[in-house]
Amino acid sequence: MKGWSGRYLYIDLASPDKLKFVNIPQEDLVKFVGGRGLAVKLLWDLNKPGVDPLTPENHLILAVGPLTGYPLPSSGKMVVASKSPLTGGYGDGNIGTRAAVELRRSGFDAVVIKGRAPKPSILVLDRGKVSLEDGSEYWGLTTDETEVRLKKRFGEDSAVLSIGPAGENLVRYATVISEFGRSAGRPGMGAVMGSKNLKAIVIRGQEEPEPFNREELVKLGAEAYRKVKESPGYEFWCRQGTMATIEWSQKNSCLPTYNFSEGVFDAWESIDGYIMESMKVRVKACPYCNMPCGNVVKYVTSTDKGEAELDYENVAMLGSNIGLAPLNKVAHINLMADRYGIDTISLGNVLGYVMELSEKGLISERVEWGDYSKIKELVEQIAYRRGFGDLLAEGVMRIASKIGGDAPKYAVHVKGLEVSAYDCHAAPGMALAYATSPIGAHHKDSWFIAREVRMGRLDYLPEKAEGVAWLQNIRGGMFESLTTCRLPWVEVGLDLDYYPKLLTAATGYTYTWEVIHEVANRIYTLIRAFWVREYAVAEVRWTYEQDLPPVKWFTQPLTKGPFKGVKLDLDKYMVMLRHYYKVRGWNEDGVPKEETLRKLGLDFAIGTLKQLGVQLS
Ligand code: PTT
Ligand code: SF4
Repeated sequence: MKGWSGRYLYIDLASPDKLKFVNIPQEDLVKFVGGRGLAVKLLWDLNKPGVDPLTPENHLILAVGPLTGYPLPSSGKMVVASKSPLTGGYGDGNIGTRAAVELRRSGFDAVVIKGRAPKPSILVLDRGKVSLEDGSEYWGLTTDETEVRLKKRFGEDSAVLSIGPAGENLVRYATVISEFGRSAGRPGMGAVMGSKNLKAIVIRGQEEPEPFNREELVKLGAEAYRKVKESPGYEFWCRQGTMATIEWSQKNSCLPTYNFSEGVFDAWESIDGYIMESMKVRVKACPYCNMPCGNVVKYVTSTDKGEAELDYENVAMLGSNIGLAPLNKVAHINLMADRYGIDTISLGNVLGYVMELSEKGLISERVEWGDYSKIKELVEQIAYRRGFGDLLAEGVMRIASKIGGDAPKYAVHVKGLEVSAYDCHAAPGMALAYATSPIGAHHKDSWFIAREVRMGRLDYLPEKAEGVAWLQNIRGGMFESLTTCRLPWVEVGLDLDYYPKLLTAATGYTYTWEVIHEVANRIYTLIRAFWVREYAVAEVRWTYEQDLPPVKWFTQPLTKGPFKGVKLDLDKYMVMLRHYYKVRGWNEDGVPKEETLRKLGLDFAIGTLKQLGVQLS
């Protein structure tokens, strides 16, 4: 077998001496490719249906793909996946870090972690040797302190993934952090690690698996690197990276503002890409990337100073969405989130939500829009689950149900995952993309708004549903399984046709576009089957209602900007949603049909779902 290692490491933290090296059937590798595809297959097979995500029985999976770590753009990415403690469904995140490359060089396509260590621990994969080390001295440290100390102990050439206090304290939207500003697993992958008493994973590999056709792979990779550099958008991308999206979102009235009440923010120019450029001190890149976008700024406020790596999502959610400006204050909150290991997107939602509840008198706690010192206090309370922070650490969905009354009307989430940074009052296609994303409301699978701006914002066309599914297949199906960064294609227009060719050169299997779409359809359908299974065990019937965007976008129109007065229309949205189900081969409730499961080679899911009483027609 070429291009893959062909096995995964299985470790139960309660008995680490019994670790296993498990061969992966070649058929599974070809059918699921790697990364997210491999992760969902392993989760389906290994997780007992209905397992509580924060118990030892849940599995945490790190997975790379057949392009990870080869010399081609931008191949230093990996997937971290598990059953999510925030949503109760499938959860994952994609992180750019040397840990991806080192894992690939360790001789595994995935690492599967079960159980709970009796005391805080560090999992070490060091050039073929696997061990579980005492991590007590690191428990309580922030992610940056942990990484610095672990590198001192295990060598500067080792790569580190760690959790901060938020993961330790089981904040439901805690993430896994690497390299002081790379974050993975919005739906609480850090909390899953914390529940296992696993403070960090240290990886140092030796040799990558041999590709099927190295000469072709290197040739295509070199050509693609050159095309990236020659792109007309290259220079500006290297200046602003994702931060240019602040201006774009403001102009297109989708910049999340005041808990997704508006799409424009009066102070947007004080948090935009040009301000970021004036504060920038250096740029960081993921491994094997020649279009670096990790913009690190130096900031000073009247009380704080430091350096933080900024991205659009972070700045929109911790800026306009909570009424905070200028950028130096936003940068400090971003840094706090990275150090504690909290997802910035969910954090910005939670803070915006309690600000709106406070404004409407629905909670007794006073939290004003943009109140910098109160925000800092709350972020710390969340990370340590102190006082009011204990409720906020549960995420928007649970806060809403705890408070009750009118509170759920203002809760912005899908399936429990808070919405990322695009307001959808005037973007029905993007709303559909959030509502059908396989992890809850995240833009990574289908950034449909960029197309919607070109094709018309206010239509509810069936073509939009088809476009959402197509984009999901490319972004969430192909890129998440390869695993490489999608931004060379999205941002500087690298020809998509490189990817099937690279995949074929790496593995020796002919991956045509038809095959790639079939793989992606298989992955989306198995992820959906996983959600349906978990809901069925909890005796909750899966219906189309799980695929509705936040109610706020249907009920409270925008009050400013070019789309003033606009809100979503439920009847028209339902027409798009039904068309989306048809495209995917799912029934009117959004459940995969038996014939679809068979067609995609997912027959193994049919019996389980039927036994649970799920209708597959
Ligand atoms: C991703 C999500 C994003 S998406 C951002 S900014 W973005 C937020 N970043 C956070 C952060 O930082 N710190 C923190 N404490 N929480 C954060 N939460 C948010 O997490 C990221 C880049 C970006 S920057 C994007 S769009 C692209 N995402 C890719 C993807 O998903 N897949 C893929 N194949 N390629 C991608 N390339 C780009 O990578 P999650 P990263 Mg992240 C500080 O992990 O869980 O998927 O959530 O991965 O290494 O930080 O790179 O405007
Ligand atoms: Fe990482 Fe940015 Fe390069 Fe993608 S474009 S690999 S996120 S540095």
